[in-house]
Amino acid sequence: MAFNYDEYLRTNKMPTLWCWGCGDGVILKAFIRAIDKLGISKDDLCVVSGIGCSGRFSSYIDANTIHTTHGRTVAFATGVKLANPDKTVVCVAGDGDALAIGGNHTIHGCRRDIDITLIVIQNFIYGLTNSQTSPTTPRGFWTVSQKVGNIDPTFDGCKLAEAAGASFVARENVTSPKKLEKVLVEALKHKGFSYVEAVSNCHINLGRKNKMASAMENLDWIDSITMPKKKWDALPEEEKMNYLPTGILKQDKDNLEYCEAYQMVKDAHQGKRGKITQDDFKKKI
Ligand SMILES: Cc1ncc(C[n+]2csc(CCOP(=O)(O)OP(=O)(O)O)c2C)c(N)n1
Repeated sequence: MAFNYDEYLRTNKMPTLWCWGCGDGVILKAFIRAIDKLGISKDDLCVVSGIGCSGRFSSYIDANTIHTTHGRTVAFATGVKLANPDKTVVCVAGDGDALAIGGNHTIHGCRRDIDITLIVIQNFIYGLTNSQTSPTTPRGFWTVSQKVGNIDPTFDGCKLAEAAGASFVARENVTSPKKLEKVLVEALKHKGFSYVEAVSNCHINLGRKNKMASAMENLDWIDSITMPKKKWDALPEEEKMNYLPTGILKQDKDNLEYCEAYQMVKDAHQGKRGKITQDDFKKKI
């Protein structure tokens, strides 16, 4: 029998405001299948999204939702998670949201390694506001703010998340919805900050002016610049920079999750333990 998504959707908000052929719907469906697979109840799930096409996630999914300001998803989600450590907290943000205006929150969410899953919908552009350059827009691409071609170097959000301390980092494309679902299952199961880059198409606001005006052309381009990590690892060093690896890129299960660390603070204040010292942590500096 076909999967019934309606149970997890605010059907009165349908049809979505996303453009025809937009990958955001593929991500929403993969996410719904992942939470269904894990048996996470809607009452135990909080989805926080910012502003942008990606921000619509929190309008469409029928759970506890916060549609917050551009760039502030991780900050809001951190508060929600600390107050409700037993709940599943998920952020959904665009590449502009998570890596430009919200870049600092993303870095520090990763650093704290708080148990939140951040899904970055990476469509290489500011979609909702009609094509301004984002930190992931490839060099030489037309954008409305760089009409003769973008000169800014691009940003690899997954590398940033790894370096900043996220204990789970993965990337998957909307061209592989099953793989995306699997990666989301692993991210949601992981205890710690899970950074998932979902590479999506925006043929309307990225593709039209960059010779991929249809969804299929934009998706073919995504497939041409990505490859599974194993294959990517085998590439000569000088070629690696031209491709984005997909799959699970990092998973560290030996971390001290931030809500657990925060429990030590609560216990210390209540006299249930002494002061926190360096010996409470494996990693000292
Ligand atoms: C503080 C603030 N700055 C700027 C904006 C305008 N704004 C809304 S959405 C957006 C870009 C969204 O791009 P991205 O985060 O990549 O998400 P997408 O629309 O591509 O999903 C901008 C600049 C805003 N709403 N609030």
